[in-house]
Amino acid sequence: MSNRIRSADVLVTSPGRNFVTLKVTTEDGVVGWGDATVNGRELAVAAYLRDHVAPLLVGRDADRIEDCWQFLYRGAYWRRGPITMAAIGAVDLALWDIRGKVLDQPVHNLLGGAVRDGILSYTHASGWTLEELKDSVDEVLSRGFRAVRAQSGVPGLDTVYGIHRGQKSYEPAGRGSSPVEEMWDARAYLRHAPRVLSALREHVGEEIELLHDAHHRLRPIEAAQLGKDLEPVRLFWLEDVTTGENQEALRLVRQHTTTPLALGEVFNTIWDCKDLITSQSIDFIRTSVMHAGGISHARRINDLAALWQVQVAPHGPSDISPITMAASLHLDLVTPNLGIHEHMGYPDVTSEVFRTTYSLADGMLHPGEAPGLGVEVDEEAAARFPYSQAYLPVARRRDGTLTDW
Ligand code: CS2
Ligand code: MG
Repeated sequence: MSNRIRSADVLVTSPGRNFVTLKVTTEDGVVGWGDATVNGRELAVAAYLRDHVAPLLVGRDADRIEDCWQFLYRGAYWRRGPITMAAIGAVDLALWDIRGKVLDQPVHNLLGGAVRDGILSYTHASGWTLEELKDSVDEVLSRGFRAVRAQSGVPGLDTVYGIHRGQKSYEPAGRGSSPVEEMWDARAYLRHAPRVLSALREHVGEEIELLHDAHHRLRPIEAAQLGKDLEPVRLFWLEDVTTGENQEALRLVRQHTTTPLALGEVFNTIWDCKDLITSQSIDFIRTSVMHAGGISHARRINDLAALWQVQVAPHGPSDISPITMAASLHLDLVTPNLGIHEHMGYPDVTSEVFRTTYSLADGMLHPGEAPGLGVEVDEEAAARFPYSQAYLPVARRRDGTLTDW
């Protein structure tokens, strides 16, 4: 029996949207799958894996997951960053998948076993108008969800990220060789969002959890104003209310509002999270397992957060593949300080390539009991969906200045 790595191959496929997948095969023929999708920058991480990581993996012991992580992180000299950490994350997920398959155990059993029966999840509702938003929320609730992220249009703007007029769901990236440019008006949004969310609270009653995402677009004092104005709505959280780069900004927001704050979907190491967690400037840390270097690193973030009573709430949009979704659910199941998990869902066609065993019932997710991560990739199907360029939109203010994102 040999758990040495025989090969590491990268697949870029586009069933409904682009995904970067890593396939690691041992000399015994056990296959582990990893995800390395960085939305809009897929080919950079594919090249990093193919040219700089795959050759280093061949011949290594697949059982030495932590050593492999340290080798790729410390050994690179150039630490951190979304491309590096997504690549390391993909390797880490693939090795945990192999470990589970070799030991015939779901990954959550290798991590200490479940501390809960299921994982509370939320999904998205959106509507350009309040009436459309209410319909969208009602539809989400009819599917059994008890927590919903609500986004609406803004008077005076033609488009708003996350809301596709006349469509129930949105795809974060648009196909094409350059990003769509949208207009953004923070003042108009600040006037409108509290009215819409208050009306929505009236509509759903007190028990449904409402969440809202500001996508990093506000300046700190605007963020503080929004948090304060939304206090009567009693949101479950207000997400990405300003950027997470200058973290002092979050302290300012925090000083002005008791609305719970969530942040961190673009973070990729514990170093990005550390100050916000230890200063208790946020309530929920949103890093995705793959973008934060895989299970081996994300669990350290989760444990740091636990010390400071910050809850873990992993990012789960359609632009990280079902492999990350599954890995995240295994880690969630063993994480005492889990808050909630995002479940945005995928285009139907995605399931032709990614065969999953995790489940969703009445708004509760579970990773399932299949050995490893529980996701298999159909490579023949993947070949039918070649990569096609796609980018997140960008937004400009009325005077043409590019906004934060
Ligand atoms: C969003 C994402 O799910 C979320 O909370 O912020 O849709 C995000 O915009 C995309 O993942 C960007 O790639
Ligand atoms: Mg978000």
